[in-house]
Amino acid sequence: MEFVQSAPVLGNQYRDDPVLRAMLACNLPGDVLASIEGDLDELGAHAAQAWIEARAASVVQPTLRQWDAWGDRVDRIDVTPAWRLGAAMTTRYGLVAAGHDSTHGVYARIDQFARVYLYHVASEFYTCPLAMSDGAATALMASGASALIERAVPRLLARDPTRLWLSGQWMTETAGGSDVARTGTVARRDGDGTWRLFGRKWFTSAVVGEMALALARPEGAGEGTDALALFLVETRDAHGRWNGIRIDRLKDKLGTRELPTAEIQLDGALATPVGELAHGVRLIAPVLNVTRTWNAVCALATMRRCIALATDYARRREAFGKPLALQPLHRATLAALAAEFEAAFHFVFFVVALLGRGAQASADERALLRVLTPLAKLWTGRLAVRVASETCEAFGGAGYIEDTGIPQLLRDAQVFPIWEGTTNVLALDVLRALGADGVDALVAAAGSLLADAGGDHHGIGACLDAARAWHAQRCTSRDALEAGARGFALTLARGFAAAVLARHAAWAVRAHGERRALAALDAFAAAGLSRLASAVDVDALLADNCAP
Ligand code: MFK
Repeated sequence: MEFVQSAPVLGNQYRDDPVLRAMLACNLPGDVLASIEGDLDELGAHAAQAWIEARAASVVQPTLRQWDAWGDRVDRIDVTPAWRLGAAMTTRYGLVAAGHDSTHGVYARIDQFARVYLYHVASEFYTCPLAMSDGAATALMASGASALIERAVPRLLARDPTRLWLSGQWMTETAGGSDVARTGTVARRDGDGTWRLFGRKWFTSAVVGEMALALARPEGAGEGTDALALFLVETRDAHGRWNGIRIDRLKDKLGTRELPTAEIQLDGALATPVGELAHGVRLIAPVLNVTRTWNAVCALATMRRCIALATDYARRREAFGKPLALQPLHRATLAALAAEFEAAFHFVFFVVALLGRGAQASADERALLRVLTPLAKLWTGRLAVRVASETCEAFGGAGYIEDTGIPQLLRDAQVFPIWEGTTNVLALDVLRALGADGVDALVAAAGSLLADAGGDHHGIGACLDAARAWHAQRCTSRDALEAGARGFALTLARGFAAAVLARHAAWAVRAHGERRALAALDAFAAAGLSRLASAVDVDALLADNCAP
């Protein structure tokens, strides 16, 4: 008989996920969990169904049609079926709204991001514009610009698909990707006081949205970041025509191909300033911090999908006389991935819980959130690539064949460390956010988690103490501090994550006699917490090709 290999099968992604379920049981009051569980179950079923449909889909990429048959410039983007479902899914499950809903108080963000986590892979990166919409609502509310808040926020948080707005975040330009200070978009004021934007935005996600927050330099303002102002641009006018916006082309990307990312020209787009006509980066910072949290949650979702598929396949695929699931080295490889994932998962949802404290957060909690957010983003972004790469390998040759759906996980994962700030940009942001005494505060916060866990048995405290000493030694040399910033940030992330996981594992044993999280902690710590780098002779290594 011909050989036919069984494809991996996904079950309900809520019911089958013990890590998510344990986190929710630990962190949410019973009545809150009971009230959202029906939705989570539906999202878990949707995830499984969407995986099957994506394998059979014929339309897998958006298309741009710039002209109609009669010569009119239309710039119309047609999207995939999953994207056409996006508004209905968003409003039905409150994927943005739930995070701002007061019904569940400080638990709103845990509720929201459990939904986002279950929806992400099925959404085909519709979560990208949702992240930016959430960020835009957050930034507008923080700005105090009451007319804009009144107009945009109810639409961004709508639970009715006919009212929903999506927002873009238009920062990136040809001259400045991470270096936003080089923004060349200019804001000009008309005689009647209205503002118009002129310039080229080079990577605009969510150009299909109804609005965007854009940075521009008011004409006559000086150079640098401080002179940039933040504007709200509605993408269409009252007649549905583009508001001074032309779409030059869609990007041809390694992954996230269902997401239409465009190069656009702003040619007199009407815009409204958000707050003062300066300090635009400061004003848009809430968007960055919210979207970086989404990035971390969606990286977790990708990792979970990888592990679910690889473990299911291990039970179906036989080699050397028995299923992969019974081969010791394959089992150990999957277990190591599961341990990294579980540590990252609890760390990210700790950040989510802190975000949910909102106005109730103390100054110390706000400062901790400011540091943990870039740590969560930078660590999970890199980890998702590693987990996706191991997953391709766990499938052998099938993991290298496009129509299995496995390579796409790796291509898509590669976006997480790049957009919303690369690993290095975020490692430097961690230094900025820590300031003078931030490391002490982070170490103290980890200490209280370990006290809740009943003590430190994995060298977690020693790892964080070493990071503190490393930072203190380099504080006087900016170059030395920056050169080691990535290893330092990863060490803080891994050390803090181990403390969060230790607290969760102690709860799981206490409440249910469940030891899986404890095993994850053992394996995670055994892989080494510290990533502190020793000084290397960079100049000698790069002298030939990359001399300063
Ligand atoms: C599925 C998941 C979905 C995720 C959504 C994906 C969307 C993808 C689309 C994109 O990729 S959009 C582009 C993303 N681009 C970036 O994330 C930019 C990366 N660059 C940085 O993060 C730079 O650090 C930054 C532009 C923010 C600042 O660089 P600068 O020009 O050196 O500014 P500066 O002087 O350091 O900071 C200006 C002010 O902002 C300072 O405050 P003050 O004015 O009060 O002194 C900073 O403290 C403040 N600031 C900067 N980052 C902050 C922040 N405040 C709070 N939180 C932050 N993260």
